[in-house]
Amino acid sequence: MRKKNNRPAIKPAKYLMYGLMAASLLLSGCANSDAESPGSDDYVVVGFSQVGAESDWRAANTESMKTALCEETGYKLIIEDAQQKQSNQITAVRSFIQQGVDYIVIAPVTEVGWETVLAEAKDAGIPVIIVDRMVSVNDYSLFKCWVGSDFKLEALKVCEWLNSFAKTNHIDSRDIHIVNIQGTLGASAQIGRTEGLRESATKNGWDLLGEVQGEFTKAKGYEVTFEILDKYPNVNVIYCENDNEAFGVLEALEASGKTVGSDITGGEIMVLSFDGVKSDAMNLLMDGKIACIGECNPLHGPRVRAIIDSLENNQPVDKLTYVDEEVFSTFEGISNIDLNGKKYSISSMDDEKLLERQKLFSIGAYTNETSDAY
Ligand code: GZL
Repeated sequence: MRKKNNRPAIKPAKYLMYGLMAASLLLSGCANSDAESPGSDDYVVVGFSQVGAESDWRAANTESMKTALCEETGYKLIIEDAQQKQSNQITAVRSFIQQGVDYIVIAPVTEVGWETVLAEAKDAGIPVIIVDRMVSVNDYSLFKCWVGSDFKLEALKVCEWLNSFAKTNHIDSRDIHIVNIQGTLGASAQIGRTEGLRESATKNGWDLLGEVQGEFTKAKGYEVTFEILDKYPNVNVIYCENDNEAFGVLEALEASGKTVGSDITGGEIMVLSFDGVKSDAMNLLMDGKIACIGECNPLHGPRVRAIIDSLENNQPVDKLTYVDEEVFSTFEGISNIDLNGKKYSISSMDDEKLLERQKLFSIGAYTNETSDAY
């Protein structure tokens, strides 16, 4: 099924150019080509097992893969949506093996339980690329490489922003009463964001009241907020492990007559979040309804394509590639944070920046990689 080619590997620096090319392809209907598609012998065939469609992040991630891996770019992409069930992902991977695809890409819903099916893919001689969340395996030869986010770093950055906010506003750390609405239990994003908060709360002396299940969805975020207000009446910071949970939290707080804001010792409740994909989240950030967002970049399509291009040209690829991500807040007075001696700037947001960001998202090209990863 493989097309021998001498396509040059995509260098990160060229992403924007390819992104703009992707834009022109999109205009020509890249993702849904109606053109008579030649047999898959002419294409590199990729089987992609996607977690589901639980969040805006996930939708952007799927779109990015479709834009980067399409017939116009020399690929045939087969996407299987697992509806957040690992059993569906394992079935999909086995189906890809049966079909004899050239590559398998997995966005694993949770970290454990992958050894058997990864060994089957390895035995079939099909390289597996892991994207986004990680798999927990002892034998790293079971997958070719991984590209995704450092979720614990995302959390440490958001927590350091909160620590800077408290210091800047002379808020005693013991007056920070925080509840974590966790994402899908066992997902790397949940594990990292939970660990980062636990560590920061211990280090800064915050009162971490509890951790509740939010499943990365708006509906669950809405539902559990009422339980939080009932069980933890002194809560003044709600830490959401993704924006969709935060959307539900904000609606529930409004329905409960609570005020969202930064006066957390004066009765207001602060909301923190992760992703920063949907413009709704950035508009809430600009309105001060979400105080700080740890970016989680969903656009792995160009990165996966660069990896496969390299592999097709027998070039080496890094085993693990972390994508660079920003921290967003429109609160005045905190322009950067210091984490263990490394400085990270805090990015503000305005309508113009948001428009630019959404344009890049729409063509799947938004990457801020500086590393020459592949
Ligand atoms: C993060 C990704 C998470 C997002 C959520 O890489 O796995 O899953 O943060 C999504 O929005 O549901």
